[in-house]
Amino acid sequence: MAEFLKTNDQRRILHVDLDAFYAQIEMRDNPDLKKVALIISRDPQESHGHGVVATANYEARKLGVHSAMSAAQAKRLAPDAVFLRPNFDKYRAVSQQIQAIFKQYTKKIERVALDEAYLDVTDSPHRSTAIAAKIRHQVMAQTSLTCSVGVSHNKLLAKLGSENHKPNGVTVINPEDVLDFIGNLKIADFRGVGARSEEKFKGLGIENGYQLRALSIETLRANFGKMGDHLYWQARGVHFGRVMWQRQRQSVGKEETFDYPLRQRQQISQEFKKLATKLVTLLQNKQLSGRTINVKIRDDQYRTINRSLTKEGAWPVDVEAVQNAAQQIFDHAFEEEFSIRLLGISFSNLQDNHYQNISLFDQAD
Ligand code: TTP
Ligand code: MG
Repeated sequence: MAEFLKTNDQRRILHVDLDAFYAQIEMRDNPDLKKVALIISRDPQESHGHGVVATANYEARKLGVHSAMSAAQAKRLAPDAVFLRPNFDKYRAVSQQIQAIFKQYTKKIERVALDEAYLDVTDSPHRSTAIAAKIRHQVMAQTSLTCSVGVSHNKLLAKLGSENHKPNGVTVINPEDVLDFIGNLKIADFRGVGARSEEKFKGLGIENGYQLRALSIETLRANFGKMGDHLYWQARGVHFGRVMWQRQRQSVGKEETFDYPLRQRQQISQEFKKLATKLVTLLQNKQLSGRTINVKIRDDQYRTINRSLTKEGAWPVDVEAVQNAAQQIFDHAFEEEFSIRLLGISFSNLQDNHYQNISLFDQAD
């Protein structure tokens, strides 16, 4: 029995990440720096030991220097290293050049850092691998810098892919490769696994992705709380996060104003039913659901009340459920007489339901 991942995630996602970004730019602009260990940070001697390493070239990394390490410690590991203060204006200018290249392939770009972005190229007529190759070629031609790219059907896999063959590499992870790729990762490669969780996993005898995947969701929850769920899905290469290329909509709603004030509960409930019906259709079309339902009520004195109810999970996208929730909120706000000019229902804390139909099953060899 081979484990096999069945996914209906039809997206095509790239993660592009420049290699040793600040350091590479400085080496480009002063090739003498290529031969030495280069650390981008304030010199610990000038800053009384307070500097932190922003990044280091591969010469310095060989000596154990890495981002976020104290400059003092870096100096101990690499006493002959050259320390250079970061020049953010220069790095920002390069970042803009890179972004301009990305824009030629898709408008769906999520910029994560100056040197790093996710691209959703699902709608492009070109093959993902061709896009990856062209981007790398253009980045080199226009900035003389190398980058690494991961290509897959979700952000998690694309990111893991770009890290896989750093520097200057491309990794394509097709659906049939996912479980082996993930299985071969070290436990520390998983998102959210820091030094403490790594120790905990060691205690459980878990060192790689295959072993992680063998743990039940209950075991993971018991040991890692909410993180346990994320780890469970990561171990299966499943990730629903969208490439956040535009500000996400904050809420979806419908409202109605009335020419004559409503004074009977029966009328209110009828109006809520109409609003709920429209809203459910809208949510279904957009494949959205929400954790928070908001009800807006305005009376004939133009006094407005906004009340909401938040659930742990999403509200069902169902007319009756929405109508009942709205009515409950209304009844709570108006126990006796009222005179209503406007009613509205909306959902916020939205989530996307596009990519929720995946399953993992065993397939006979
Ligand atoms: P990264 O992409 O994490 O690192 P990198 O590009 O230097 O190296 P890699 O080849 O592994 O991708 O971050 C990009 C830039 O952001 C990095 O050059 C410096 C800066 N940075 C910090 O200032 N502090 C940090 O802790 C990290 C991780 C990065
Ligand atoms: Mg980088």
